[in-house]
Amino acid sequence: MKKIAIIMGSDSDLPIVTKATDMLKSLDIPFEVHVYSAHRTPVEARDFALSARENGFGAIIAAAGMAAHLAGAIAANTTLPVVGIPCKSSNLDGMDALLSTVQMPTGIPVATVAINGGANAALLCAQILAVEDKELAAKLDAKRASDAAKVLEKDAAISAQF
Ligand code: RP5
Repeated sequence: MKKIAIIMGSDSDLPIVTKATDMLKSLDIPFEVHVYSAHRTPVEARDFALSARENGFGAIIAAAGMAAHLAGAIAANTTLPVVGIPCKSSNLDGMDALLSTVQMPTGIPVATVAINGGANAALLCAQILAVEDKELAAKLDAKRASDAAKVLEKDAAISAQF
């Protein structure tokens, strides 16, 4: 199976990244985690993206806050799918990171999840790998069924109160 790379702009983004690592672990998907910044370590971020495909990665998650150019900078240097997580880390409630991550120019796409959406970033990468992996696709189907069953249990509990 291909690996997933998770890059964060700062170690202060780790609580959000942990939501992604927890999800990948639950699906038995191999991953690596690194701190590379589009602004503070641009050479390392570029070099990682340039060599990611030959290093066995199938998709890259990039998490950053504030003027969040990391996902776009990674996407500029690879044609692997890049999933951006805008992190809420400033006085603007994450809107700064959301717009910096999602508003990519034509030709260099970044699939942007919700502000602080670490779990969905991991699930989207899992779904990308599952296109060519029936075992992983079955795990994702099972997770959907289990999630739905939990909601139906809540429905039964709530409806019984009224
Ligand atoms: C961004 O600036 C990082 O991704 C982080 O979300 C934010 C703040 O970084 P630190 O000052 O905490 O290192 O580049």
